[in-house]
Amino acid sequence: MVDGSSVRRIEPAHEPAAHVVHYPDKLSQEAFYAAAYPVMVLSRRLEQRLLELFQKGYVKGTVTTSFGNEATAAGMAMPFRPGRDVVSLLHRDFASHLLLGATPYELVCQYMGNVDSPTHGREGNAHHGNAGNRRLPMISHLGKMLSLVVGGTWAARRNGEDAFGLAVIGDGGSSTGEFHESLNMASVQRTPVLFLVENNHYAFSTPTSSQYHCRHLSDRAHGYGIEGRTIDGTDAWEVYTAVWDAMDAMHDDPAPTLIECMTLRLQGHAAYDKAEYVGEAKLKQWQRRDPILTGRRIFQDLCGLSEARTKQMEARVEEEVQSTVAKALKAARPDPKTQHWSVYADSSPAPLEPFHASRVKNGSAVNLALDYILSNSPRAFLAGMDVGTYGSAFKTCKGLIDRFGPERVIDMPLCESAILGFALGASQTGAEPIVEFQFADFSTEAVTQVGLNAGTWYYRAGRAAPMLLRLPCGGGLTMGAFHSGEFEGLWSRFPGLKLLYPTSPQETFEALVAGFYDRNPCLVFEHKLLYWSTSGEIDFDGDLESVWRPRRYTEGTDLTVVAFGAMVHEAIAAAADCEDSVEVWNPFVLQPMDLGPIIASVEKTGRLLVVQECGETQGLGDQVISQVIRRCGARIRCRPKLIAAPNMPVPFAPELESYYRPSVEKILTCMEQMLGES
Ligand SMILES: Cc1ncc(C[n+]2csc(CCOP(=O)(O)OP(=O)(O)O)c2C)c(N)n1
Ligand SMILES: [Mg+2]
Repeated sequence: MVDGSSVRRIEPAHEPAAHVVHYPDKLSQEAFYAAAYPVMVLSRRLEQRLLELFQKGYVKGTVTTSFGNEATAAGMAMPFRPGRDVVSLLHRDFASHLLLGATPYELVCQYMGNVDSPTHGREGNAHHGNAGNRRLPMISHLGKMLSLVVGGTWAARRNGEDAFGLAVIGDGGSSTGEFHESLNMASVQRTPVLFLVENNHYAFSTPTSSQYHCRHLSDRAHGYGIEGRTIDGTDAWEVYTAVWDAMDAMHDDPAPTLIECMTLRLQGHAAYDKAEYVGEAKLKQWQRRDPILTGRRIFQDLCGLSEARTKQMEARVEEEVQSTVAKALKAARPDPKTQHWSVYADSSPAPLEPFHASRVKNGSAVNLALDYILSNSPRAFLAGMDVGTYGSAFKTCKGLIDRFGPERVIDMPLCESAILGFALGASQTGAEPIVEFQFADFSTEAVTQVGLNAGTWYYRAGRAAPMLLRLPCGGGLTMGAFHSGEFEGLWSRFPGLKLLYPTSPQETFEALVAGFYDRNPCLVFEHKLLYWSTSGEIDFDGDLESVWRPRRYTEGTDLTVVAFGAMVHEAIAAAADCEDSVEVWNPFVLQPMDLGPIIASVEKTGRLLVVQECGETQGLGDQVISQVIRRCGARIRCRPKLIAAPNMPVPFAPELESYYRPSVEKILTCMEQMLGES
């Protein structure tokens, strides 16, 4: 194979002596071209074949090519070390993938969606990588991978590694909020990530004049207190040396750097786009600067190669392309029957130290659980807004920074999306993140990161993404629409997440500890009202597996009540006032929900009432009812009922809010109505 990696200096796995530069020595221009140029040619030819295969129907989805961007893709990747540095590449970085460890075969298989693709046909086109090797697989949502590189690099460094990060973005992607959030976060956290903008003058059909109004995108670096520069991205050597120098500087001062590469996109955005909006004259002008053509002359001159020797190299590339494609065409298609369909990574945590505390409030149970986790797990860290010295908005993190230090209890900038990306990235390089949203309401800022990126991570990357997310939620504190929501219904819509909703100190402790030691992204809803209004014992025996089950509070024979969050306490109070025999349940694990014991209860009582605090269509009450009805084996004695708030934002004034939230009286009246029916 024509492969630059044989020429590249890859550092040995052991730690180098202190005086040794911590990344590959700078190559001479000759050595660089000898290594990089054949890979640029390989990238071009493989992608040309992919386009042909797309037209013939063998390649699915679409193809976005790197044509014109090969010099940037090769130059930027060369100094980074597979398996050590944390890298996120884009849809025009085929050559970077090759240089950072992907084989031509797996890349072609990825586009064909066959069994030998790195994602086993689960994801297509450019959405691939090797998470175990720190080449993080991208999601489509541009900008969203940047914060993962920051978190991954930060966590590797915290672990004593000399890792660097490479976070690539286009001119279009540089307009996303996450671009700003990630640069700012990396700067504040002093994390050596190279943010590299591939400015190819267009985002799909949108020219840069409609994208930004500064002179250079690299000018933005000053706003983050970091260095930035703009270079010619069609000159592979210029890119390589700029990147190498940036790494050298980051080695001395671990802060991020911004490099804007002025590069080219020689075709339309993707296979279907003829790029008429660019205009023929400009396209022709660009074609004359095609880095494969200009690079060829430099390659020949520098390496002293005759035309015949150059053609030999190109013939070897061609041979590799043809044999790769021939083999990929023979690979089997994915078989739905043998697919591993689970979105969850296996979790069988070992038993933990038992824990006991008496007469604690729910808010203190949170604090005790976090203390327990941070004490037991040195890789755990807690991040969020004001979780440090202030001890978090509801004081649930009080004192933790004093016990564990600012490296493990981290006040973050105000940027939920990047914080969650940071946590997801950190989970890939050995850290164990706990993130507090200040209010559950602000979790909507991170819907893509949590729902689409973290939630699908195991499915796409085949690697666990363990993280514990805490969401102080719910109404009753007269805080209005933006500080009173629950959002368990929203989060239940995303596969791959686990959701827990505890309602007592015991349950809160169990939920946080079980959520942390599970190997999947786990969201724990902490009803704010219960922080102070509920107290009791914590008696944790160390067994995590038994935590994942619904909870029953009263036994009864006439009516099953299923309640969520604070409504559990209202339902228990109503049941106590009810003359008949009522069984109150909390599903506790909202996803994946095990309704078996609740269905058995309804089979016994024949009646089902569900109570939720949020609006009728916003929670999971309807889902519980439909599941129970679908699966219940016995006769239902009356129509199931759902008590919910009206479908509207949580109102502010106390009179309005207490009318909005279901009350004990309302629940009791409904119970009596149902019990009166036969
Ligand atoms: C957040 C988001 N919005 C929209 C899209 C759809 N989309 C895919 S590529 C693209 C253009 C990207 O342009 P740029 O960042 O300049 O990268 P280029 O394709 O030019 O390399 C768009 C709009 C997306 N992937 N992500
Ligand atoms: Mg672009």
